Amino acid sequence: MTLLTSPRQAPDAESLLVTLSESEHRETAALARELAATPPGLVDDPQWLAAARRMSCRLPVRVREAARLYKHDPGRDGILIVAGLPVEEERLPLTPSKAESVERTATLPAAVAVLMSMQIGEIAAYRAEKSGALVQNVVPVPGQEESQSNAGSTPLELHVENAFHPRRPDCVGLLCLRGDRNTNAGTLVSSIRRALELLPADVVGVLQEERFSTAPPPSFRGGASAPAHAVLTGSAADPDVVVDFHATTANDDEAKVALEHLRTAFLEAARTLVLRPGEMAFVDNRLAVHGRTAYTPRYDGHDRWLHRTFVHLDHRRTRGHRTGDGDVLD
Ligand SMILES: O=C(O)CCC(=O)C(=O)O
Ligand SMILES: [Fe+2]
Repeated sequence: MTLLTSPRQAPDAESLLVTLSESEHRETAALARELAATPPGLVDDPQWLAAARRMSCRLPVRVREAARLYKHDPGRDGILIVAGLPVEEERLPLTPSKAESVERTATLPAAVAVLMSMQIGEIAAYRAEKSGALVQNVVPVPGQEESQSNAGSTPLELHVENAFHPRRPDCVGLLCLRGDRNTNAGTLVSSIRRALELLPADVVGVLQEERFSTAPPPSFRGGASAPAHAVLTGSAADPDVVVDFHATTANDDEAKVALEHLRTAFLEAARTLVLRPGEMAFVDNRLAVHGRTAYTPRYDGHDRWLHRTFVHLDHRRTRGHRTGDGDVLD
């Protein structure tokens, strides 16, 4: 595992990056195939998930080491990238194009996404979003080009995932199955650790006060807005951030100016990850926001396709919201 700058990253990028060697790739492919073949072959099945949890301990040691370091400290960017994962791009079916598409079958890429997520923490989903599926498809959907959701293809505003939700994910995982053929679609990631340095002290002060409101995203059915909240919480020197530049509104004029400052700082500090097949990025959802640049889908079955997972680092904290101790939050 290296702490390095790849040619596709900003020169001062500091992300945990693990590129699997050929033998690690083979080992991971064998493990994922074994999991994919484990009965009943369904991602959301408790027995299958129990097998996945155990088997995730057999991922290559460098991956487990990176996961351990990332959980201790997600770094300046809040990103962990594992590259060279098996997704068998040449054997993939056509990219789905239906709204709210999810992956319930234990395919090889779904098994990889779950194995990786299980090493970071506890995989989670929300019953009110994408039918509570643990592995979701991030694909462009015809007619939803302009939507501020992962089905759109116009610029997607920087956001904390499910910012309105009191039990939002701690990390978001994005595994690339098929890249954008024009490599225009970039996942933007920006951390408050970088953006904070660009903000005047008085702006930071306003962001620390409960002067903001956040509505649920379009993907969430029937969620209620969060009560007035601060955008920056916790340590003043190394805060957590809760904001969605599409869904968060300022409750007064001064707060509005502060929010605009924050957006500018995030954009200035943002990195663009153009994910390639077999690359999985984890974004720390407590100290980083993410979004997406615009791209042009053709809806011909060869558009960009990612699997998305959510991770909680403390399973127990959400117990009161998970029926039957499962992985789906009510
Ligand atoms: O398409 C992307 O790169 C990210 C989309 C997104 O924000 C999400 O799926 O949560
Ligand atoms: Fe997102």
